[in-house]
Amino acid sequence: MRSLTVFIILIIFCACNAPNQKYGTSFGAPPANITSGAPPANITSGASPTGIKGPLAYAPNVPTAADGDTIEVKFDVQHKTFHIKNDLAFVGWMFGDSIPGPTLKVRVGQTVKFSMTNRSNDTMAMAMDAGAQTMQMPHSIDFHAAMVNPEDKYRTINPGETIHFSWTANYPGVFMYHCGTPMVLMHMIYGMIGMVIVEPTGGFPGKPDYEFVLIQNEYYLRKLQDSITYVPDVEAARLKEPTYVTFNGKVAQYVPHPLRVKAGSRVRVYFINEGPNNASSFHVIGTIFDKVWLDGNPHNELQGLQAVYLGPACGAIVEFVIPEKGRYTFVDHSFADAEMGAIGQFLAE
Ligand SMILES: [Cu+2]
Repeated sequence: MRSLTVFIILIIFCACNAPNQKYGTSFGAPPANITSGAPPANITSGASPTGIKGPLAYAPNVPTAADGDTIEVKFDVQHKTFHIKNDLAFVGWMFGDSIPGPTLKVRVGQTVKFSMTNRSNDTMAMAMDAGAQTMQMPHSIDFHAAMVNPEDKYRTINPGETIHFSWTANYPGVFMYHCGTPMVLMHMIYGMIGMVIVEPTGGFPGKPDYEFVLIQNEYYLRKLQDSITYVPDVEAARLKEPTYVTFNGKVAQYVPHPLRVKAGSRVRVYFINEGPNNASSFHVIGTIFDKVWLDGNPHNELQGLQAVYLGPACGAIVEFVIPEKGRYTFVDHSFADAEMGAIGQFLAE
């Protein structure tokens, strides 16, 4: 009986300590050096330099990473009229100057010395369209790429205040950022969303011919009575009934203005579904994703996918070859979303 007990304990011990036979011991393992936490955030008030700063670019452009162990990144939050198509504008709340906000690129191991000023007070006047509901508003930022105490770093700041904190990138991939001030749903449908790309040490494997950022989001809008102005509709957002769904903030913008590539070229798309509510099934008509890195981490590679299905706050880096000349329409293959604006084209010449 005693020897049987020892045998069973030995079996359990071996099972718990065996290397992962399917994936190998290092596959998907966390990076060697995880940096958790950072010094406390601090909040200042008074004048601060206007504008954004850092390795940033607006979608569909991909920013270039900066060298150095520490990089300085500065954001502004402003309230400003934003056209989501020619005849439809609303007063958005935005990081930087657009919806989505600027894409930030960092490298694994880099520390981001971040600051952000809430300018909703001094940009309010510019945003005062007839009848538009606009106001001074507290805001914050939540970086999914960071591992820090959210109660400290992601706290809400008042108009005129600047928050300063740092965080270190641990995992490669594509991550969202967004305003986390309650009601979060409201702040997100007003436009407070964006992407961080974290490059692995030594860069992402492979060298595509073209790279683009595509960020999907939903808009929930209603027209004000007797007005040409639209406002975000929180009730529609609670019901998950979008008015428009877009790539990079504007309805079907890459149909009249397609993303141009050469026939036979390899394309990499940094993709994220910012929601806030619905899933995305990203698909490019006429080709197949030969590489998909879920959440943008090369460890999470899938091959030969027709579409990549991503819930809110999920991303992927996808690569594919444009086989020959032509127009290659890309959609959220949940076709209601394509009808609502989540459609664009690559033009291969
Ligand atoms: Cu906000």
